[in-house]
Amino acid sequence: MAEPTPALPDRLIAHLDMDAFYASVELLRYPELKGLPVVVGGRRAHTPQERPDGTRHFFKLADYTGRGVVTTSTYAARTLGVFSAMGLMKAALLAPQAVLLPADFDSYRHYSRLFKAAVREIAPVIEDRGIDEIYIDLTDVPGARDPVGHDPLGGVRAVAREIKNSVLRATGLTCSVGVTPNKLLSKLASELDKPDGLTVVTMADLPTRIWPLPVRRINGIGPKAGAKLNTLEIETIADLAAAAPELLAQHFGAGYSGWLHQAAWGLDDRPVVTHSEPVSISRETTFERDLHAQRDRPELSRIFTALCEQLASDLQRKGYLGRTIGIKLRFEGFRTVTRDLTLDEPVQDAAAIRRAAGLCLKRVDLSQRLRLLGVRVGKLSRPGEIEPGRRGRGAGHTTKAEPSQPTPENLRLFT
Ligand code: TTP
Ligand code: MG
Ligand code: MG
Repeated sequence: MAEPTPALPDRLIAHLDMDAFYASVELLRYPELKGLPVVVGGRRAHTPQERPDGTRHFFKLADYTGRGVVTTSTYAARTLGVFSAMGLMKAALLAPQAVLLPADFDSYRHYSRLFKAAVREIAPVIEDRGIDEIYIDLTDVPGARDPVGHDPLGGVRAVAREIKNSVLRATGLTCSVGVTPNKLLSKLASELDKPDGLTVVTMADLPTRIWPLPVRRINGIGPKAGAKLNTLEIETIADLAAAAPELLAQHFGAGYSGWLHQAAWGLDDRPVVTHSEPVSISRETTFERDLHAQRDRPELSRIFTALCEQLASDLQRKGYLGRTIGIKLRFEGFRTVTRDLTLDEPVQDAAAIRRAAGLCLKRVDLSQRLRLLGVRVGKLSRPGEIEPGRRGRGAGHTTKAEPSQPTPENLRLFT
C-alpha cells in the first residue's frame, strides 16, 4: 500500500521579485560591470561614455555632487552598506569607487513586461504588484500538486524552478521566488534567499524561518507600528505571535491588532487579484537646486510642461483618461502642498493637463523656493466608459475645498 501523502496546503501562492532589478537591467547593457558595486540614481550627465578604443568610461560615486538618492544598488554595493533611498553623497563616503549610472525607466518597463509575459506562459493567474514583482497562484497549475518521491512539495518546487528558468531565458535576469500557502508568507519567503532564491515555506516552518524575522518585515507593519511594537518589547515576529491579544488591542485597536496577531501566525486569505486598475497616475521631479517661482520662472515652466507631457504620454500608452488633475509641491524645508481640481470631462492630452494643473498652481502661495514639483491625474476611466462611481454630471468644474485666492503674482507664474 502506498504511504499517504502529507496534506498539501489548500493554496499554493508564489511571490516573485526581481533581484536588484534596475541595476541588473543596466548590467545587461554593461556586462563589464558584473560583480562590481554599481548604483543607479545618477542624472543623464552620468551616462557612460564610449572611448575611441571601444571601452567605456563610467562615472564613480566619488565624482557625484548633488542631492540625488540611490534608486537601487547591486549586491556588491550592498555589502558596502549602500542601499535604496540613501543619499548619493552619503553613499559615496561608503563606496567612492562604485559606478554611478543614470536610471532608464523605459528599459525597466520593457524588462518588466518581458518577465511577466514569461511567467504568464506557465502560470496565468498573476497579480501585478509593481515594476519588479508579482504574486502567482500556482494552486491549479498542472503538476504543482504532484509529489516528487517523498516530497509532497516536489511538484510546486519544480513549477517554481521552471518559472525562474523561463524568466532568465526571456530576460537574462534572475529573480527570487517564495512559495507558501498565502500572499503574506510568500512576500516574506521571497526575500529569505535573495538573490536567485527559491524558498518554499509551510506552516510547519514558521518557527524556524519566519518567527526570527523583525516585525517590520511584514508587509503592512510600517515604521510607526513597528516603532510602537518595539516600545512594547516586541521585536521579532515570534514576539508578536506570543504577545497577549489584549495588550495588542489596547495599543492598536481591535481591527489592526487582530490582523497583527493573524499575520504573526502566518494567516492570510486574500486572493490573488488578476485585474487591478490604477487609482491615479503621476509624475514628479526633484530639482537639482531649489527653484524660485519668479526668479527661475523659465526653468520651472519648462519642467512643468515636460511633466504634463510625460503624464499625457503615460495616460495614452496605458489607455486612460482622467478627470481630476492635481499638483504636488515640496518647498525648501520639506513642507508639501497638494491641490487638485476635477474637470467636467476626462482628458488625456498634455495641453489640457497643463491648463488644469496651472489653475491648481494659482491656489498656492509660491513665495518660498521649491524643491519638488509633481503632477497627478486621477478619477481614471477608459475611453468611452464612465469612471467607476461617477453618477450625474456637475455644472462647470468642481474644485476641492481650498478657496485660496489667486494672487496677481501667481497668475503670471509658469504660464
Ligand atoms: P525592490 O524589489 O525593492 O529592490 P531591488 O529589485 O532593486 O532589489 P532586491 O533584490 O532586494 O529585490 O525594488 C525594485 C526596483 O524599484 C528597484 O530596482 C528600484 C526601484 N526602487 C526605487 O525606485 N526606490 C526604492 O526606494 C526602492 C526600494 C526601489
Ligand atoms: Mg526586487
Ligand atoms: Mg520589488
